[in-house]
Amino acid sequence: MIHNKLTPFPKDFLWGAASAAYQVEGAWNEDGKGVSNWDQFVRIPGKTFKGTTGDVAVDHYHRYKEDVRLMAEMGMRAYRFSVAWTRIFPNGKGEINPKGLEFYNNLINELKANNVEPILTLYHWDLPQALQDEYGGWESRNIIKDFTAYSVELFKQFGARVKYWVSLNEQNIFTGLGYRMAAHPPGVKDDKLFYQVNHHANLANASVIKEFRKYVPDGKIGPSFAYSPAYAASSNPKDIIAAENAEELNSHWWMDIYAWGKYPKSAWSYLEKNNLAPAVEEGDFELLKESKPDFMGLNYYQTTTFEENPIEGGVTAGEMNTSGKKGTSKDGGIPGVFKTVSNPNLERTNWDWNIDPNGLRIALRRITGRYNLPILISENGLGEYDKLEENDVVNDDYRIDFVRSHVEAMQEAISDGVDLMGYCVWSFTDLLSWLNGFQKRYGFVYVNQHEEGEHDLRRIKKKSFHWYKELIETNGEKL
Ligand code: BGP
Repeated sequence: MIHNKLTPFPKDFLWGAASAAYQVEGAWNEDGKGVSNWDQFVRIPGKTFKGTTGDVAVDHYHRYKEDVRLMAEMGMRAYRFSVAWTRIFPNGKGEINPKGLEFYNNLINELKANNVEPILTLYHWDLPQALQDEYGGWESRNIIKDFTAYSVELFKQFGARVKYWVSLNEQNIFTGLGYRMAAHPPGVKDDKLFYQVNHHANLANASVIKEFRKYVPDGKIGPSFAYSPAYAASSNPKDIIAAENAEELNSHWWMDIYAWGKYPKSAWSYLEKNNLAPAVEEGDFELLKESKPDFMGLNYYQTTTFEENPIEGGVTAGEMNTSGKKGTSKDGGIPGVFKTVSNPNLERTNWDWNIDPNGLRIALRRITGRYNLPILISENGLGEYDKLEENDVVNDDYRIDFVRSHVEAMQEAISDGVDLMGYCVWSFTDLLSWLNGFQKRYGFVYVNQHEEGEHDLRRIKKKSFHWYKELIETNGEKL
């Protein structure tokens, strides 16, 4: 529907921005931190853009005070960050590292002192390598107990001050890139294992939410899901079925479990027929059903368009554009299920990501319609080349346009009846993109860091910084 009058943003709306430990902190081997799967993976030649690592990243570990000062200057109401498991338990379990706790203690205190609400992500992909070596990490049910013990420690330490928690960040992405495309650690291509790993992650997620209720009864917790709403390429019913297949296998597969503790029917039956369904043990579904999240975390970047894909001679895995050269990504699919095609109605970024603010409204409405849960937009943003001009100026008008159009879509969705808690733009400062180095920038704050050479890492407010500040001041009125 087209609204004549839009509903205003709620007064306590969490206007924020997000980051992840590996992408900002650096200090990869300082103060007793253990080695993570990413610390190891980035050292394999050819895995990341120009061999970039998070060894230094944007040095947030040493510069967090300056970063929080900038957040305060912007008037930001919430900051979503993740804890590096290996700072707390260098080996994933056992001995606690007090220095690791101290860092997050300081960060949280600094945020609170500056009226920035902390939103703490328990897991943003940096698994302790010791657990990968010992039992294959997510490949074993042992992960459930270790992830729970680590999370409970954080609930105990920070639960009195931190009220918003994200359990797993983008389970669909870290398992998909880790176990189907071999683009993330552990660099495996094994569809059956992919579904098994996901079942373990689902159980770990549920176990942690169950414990959370005991330790932080007045807090809110939910997973962050990378939802790319599926569009059909045409009104041909075969394309519609392809898009429905994509919703079931790419999205409901995770969100149904989070919200209801059960796998979607048609996806499950497809996996069973193809010998891909995970092994389930007694009691699993009881645990999954009793651990409802308080909200669905939504990481929204783009929509994807689908078409029928024949079984014989159908398209298989595509290719990602990690170079920033427009037009270098390749569509992919699963024969007999779906294939992706480009959407002629949408502009794309230099990394071939569709720009689709209406897709955000669609995502918010679909989640609300199906699950009736509050939603926290835990990520949304634009990765682009930024140009540092004379006198330290960055005119990122394209980022302002991107965020503005997505905020408009959010307000339409709120007017549609969506219960939206907040909006965390990816990202606050520029940071390391897992596979794309430093040239694909997302921040409101430019950081002088690059793939090659030594740089001073100074922070520079972009034009979008000032724009977002005003947006927050007017609670979303001044677009
Ligand atoms: C999400 C991740 C973030 C971030 C973002 C941008 O999937 O949760 O960690 O990296 O995507 O992606 P990229 O850096 O590949 O552009």
